[in-house]
Amino acid sequence: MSTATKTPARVYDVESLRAQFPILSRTVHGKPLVYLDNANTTQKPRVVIDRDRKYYEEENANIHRGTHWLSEKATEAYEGGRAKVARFLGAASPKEIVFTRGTTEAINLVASSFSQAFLEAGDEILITGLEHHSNIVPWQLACERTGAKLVVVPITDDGEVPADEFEKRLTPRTKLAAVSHVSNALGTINPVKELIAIAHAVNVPVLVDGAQAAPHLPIDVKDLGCDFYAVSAHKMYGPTGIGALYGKAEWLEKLPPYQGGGDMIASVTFEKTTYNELPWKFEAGTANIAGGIVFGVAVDWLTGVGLAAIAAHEHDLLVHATRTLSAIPGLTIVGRAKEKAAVVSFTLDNVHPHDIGTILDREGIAIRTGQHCAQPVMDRFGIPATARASFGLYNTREEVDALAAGLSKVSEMFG
Ligand code: 7TS
Repeated sequence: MSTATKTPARVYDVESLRAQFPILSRTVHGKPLVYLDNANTTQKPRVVIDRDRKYYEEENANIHRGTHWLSEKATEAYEGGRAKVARFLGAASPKEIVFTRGTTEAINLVASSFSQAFLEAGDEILITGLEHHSNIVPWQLACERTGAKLVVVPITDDGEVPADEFEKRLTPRTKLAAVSHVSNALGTINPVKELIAIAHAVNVPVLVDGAQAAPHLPIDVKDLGCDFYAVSAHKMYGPTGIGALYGKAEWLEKLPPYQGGGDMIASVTFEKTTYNELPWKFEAGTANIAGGIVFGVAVDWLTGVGLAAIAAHEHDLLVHATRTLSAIPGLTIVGRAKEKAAVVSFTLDNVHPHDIGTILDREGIAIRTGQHCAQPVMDRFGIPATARASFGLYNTREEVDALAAGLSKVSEMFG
């Protein structure tokens, strides 16, 4: 390959990215913080923190309902946040973006409204064995209400969802399929574009749980072809308490409202209420105004870093972590899908994951241990829990090495 290129690839400068996150320079138990719990929630860059403060210091007012200057400013900023999220996800229009509290509420919204309008006894909802509880329980509730049935695509020993197993379980009674883009428990990247095409071939709409994909991979909902896509801002370097549901306009038009209250109505009389246009039809009550604004800042910041560059950096961490951790005696990595995001779930012989987490914490290393809100995944592998390191755009190979050193210490302690 020629060394002289006209447009040199941008260098991924992890140190300058780290410098933008104030919390990363703190210590925990006297040790530098090594934050490897990014699938749980990510840390926040200075621009995100500052924008939140600016809103409350300079712009705070309720939106969509004031005639005064501040209210107009706040409305403009909030709707601007929606436009940014729409652009980030590749939606056709901001009206296809409903702000929610997060992925969980986005899925509950669809499960509730969809089941009310389209689900009957005997119908089926198809999910996979890899799902987070947030993409299981709302569908179970919908099934309980309607008499529909939950059908589950089994996963392989490597933690993959085979497309042919998915296809086999689509029946004339299947009304919707709900699949995760990336598994939080194992890191598997599902072939969602292929699964969506298979479902669409038999006219089944697809909801994608994108909580673990949006911070790590470039997302284009139009290219994927999904009908719904759910994300959480706090996993995307943005604030807690805000997320988004992307829904194709034709679907959002067809679904009844989720909650009733102010802002979601066009007109109210005791005889009859008519509803607001998209997306406000689904946003009852005073919104998380600061959240919507700051979510927009977070996605613009992510775009600036570059999702393809982030994916490449995190893949390097995944490869390094997989190699380094595999060399520790007694350590077993759970989930060995060919396509994986930077999540390493593992067990260590004779050590409960909780003890691993506690000992690593004393070293300043934050990981998550337990079922990761994905109990059926643990059951599938016949284990009660795993320890999980999940990487973000600011993690380094040195931090992977610190994790490995910490685990070797755990190994020695438990003999
Ligand atoms: N879906 C997936 C795939 C997730 O990983 C999570 C959260 C959710 C849905 C729910 O997101 P929320 O923002 O609405 O709570 N996952 C995790 C995790 O892996 N560790 O803690 C929370």
